[in-house]
Amino acid sequence: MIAKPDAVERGLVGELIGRMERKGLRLVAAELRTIDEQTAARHYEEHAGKPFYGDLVAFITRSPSFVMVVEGPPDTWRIVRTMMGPTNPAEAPPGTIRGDFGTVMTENLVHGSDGPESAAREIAIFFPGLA
Ligand code: 3AN
Repeated sequence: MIAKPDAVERGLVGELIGRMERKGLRLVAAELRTIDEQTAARHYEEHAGKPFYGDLVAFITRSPSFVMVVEGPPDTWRIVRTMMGPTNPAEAPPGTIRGDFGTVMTENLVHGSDGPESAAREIAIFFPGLA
């Protein structure tokens, strides 16, 4: 999971780690880092060419993100996605991260891998030593 710049700027990192830990997931790697444009382009390659792509890269690179790898039972990526809520915070139900802390799509606080392949791909981008 990535706590995006808005979440770090708002001081929500502890809250987000706490939610993962209270759920029963384990933090196995974490780093506060400013994601550069090249890394953002790799991370968001599926969105290249979409109308919101430029804003997305500008947003994710604007200040430090807190990048995490969390572990748990099989399909932990799905548990994390459920905890995040839908992409648009305006539609995310209370109890989810986006539902509790966000209002707009462009500042939606967190990123979570959307399947086992993307989890492996994204871990390799951000934590290449963690195989
Ligand atoms: P999620 O973050 O829920 O996996 P994706 O992967 O579809 O959602 O989108 C990645 C990011 O791109 C979102 N977190 C959001 O910030 C942005 N995004 C997605 N769709 C739109 C859209 N229609 N308009 C503006 N931004 C969008």
